[in-house]
Amino acid sequence: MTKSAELIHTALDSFLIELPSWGFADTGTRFGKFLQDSAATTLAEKFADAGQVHALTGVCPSVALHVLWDLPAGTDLKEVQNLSSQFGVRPGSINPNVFQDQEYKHGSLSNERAEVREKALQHILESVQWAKELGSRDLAPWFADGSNYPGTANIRRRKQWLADGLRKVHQALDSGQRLLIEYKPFEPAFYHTDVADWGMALLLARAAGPQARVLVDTGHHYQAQNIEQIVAWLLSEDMLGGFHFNDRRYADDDLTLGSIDPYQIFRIFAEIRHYEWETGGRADIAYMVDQSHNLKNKIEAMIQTVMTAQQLYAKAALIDHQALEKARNQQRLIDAENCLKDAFETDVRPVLGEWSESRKLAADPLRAFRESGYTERTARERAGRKKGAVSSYA
Ligand code: PSV
Ligand code: MN
Repeated sequence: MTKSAELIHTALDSFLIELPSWGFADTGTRFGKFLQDSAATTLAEKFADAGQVHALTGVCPSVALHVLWDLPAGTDLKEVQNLSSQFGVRPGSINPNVFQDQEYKHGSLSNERAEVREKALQHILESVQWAKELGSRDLAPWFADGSNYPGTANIRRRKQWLADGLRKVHQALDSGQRLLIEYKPFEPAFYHTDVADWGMALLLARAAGPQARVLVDTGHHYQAQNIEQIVAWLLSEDMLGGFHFNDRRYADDDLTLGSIDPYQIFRIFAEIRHYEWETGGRADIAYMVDQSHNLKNKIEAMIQTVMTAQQLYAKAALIDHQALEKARNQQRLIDAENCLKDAFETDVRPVLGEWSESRKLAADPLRAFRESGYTERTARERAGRKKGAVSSYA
């Protein structure tokens, strides 16, 4: 094996990525939903579909669950555990849902009304309990809280309420669990969002407690924001908890990872790899996908996403950090930049295929999936009974 192939194999051996249950369900935009006969409606179908992606790629052993969409009141946890062993994927991060119920129209933990704040808190605490019982490490709440018009919200007071609530959530965690705080600058609130950016998420995580970290959703930034710099700062503060990966062009578009700007994701990986090279340790980062495809076949899009993530991670593994540091120190800008570009421009697909085969996986998971006839089979089985069903709004 060549030196670069070896580097890629080693990197891929430890690269795992979590799939979102909601990425397999029928989802839409605010203008409508395009249904797919083969899309999942039940939790069993979501586990089955995620299991397909894991069986073919070998790197997606867990599936993120969204509490209201996947674990409605009365759900039997044993059933969830059974699904896990049946389909070979375990429950991953637990995502409370404090944005969907009517009461949350003006926010959840930062709502002016104490009873709504309390309802949100209780739901998140219950989610912590679900997470414990399911053996899930990460609790990943996202707050849609915010306002639409200037002057309508007391921003400082809402910040305080959020911090108070998160502190209580943190107190309920087991010692091995983590609280991941996700930020988003707009949507559904269009004037101010209570956790708008990484700095706010960082302050809230620090206020919550030592097991809280920041979650970076790549779609949650303003245009042209330098995401890898945010990643570098969070790494240097030991506050980067994980990613929700997706791509975007205009807003939080939920496009397939790397479809618009693969170099952006590569640069993120480059920062992480450089940090790990420098510290000699491994950053504890949960890589997760947060995408729901309205137009593409959902499982195919997920396989495409995972393979893209692997390719970009493999490219980042080719960066010569020693040469990069030297060039930086000597201010040889072109040489430093080329350390990144050379790695990025390397075609790693053949080595990724070899790596898959070395693990007894299909060299081309997408083709293997298509040849399996899974979509046609599930479309036949699911089409009739899913008409009109709603299992997520992502
Ligand atoms: C919000 O846009 C978000 O990124 C959060 O992570 C939600 O949990 C997810 O999307 C699902 O809609
Ligand atoms: Mn997200």
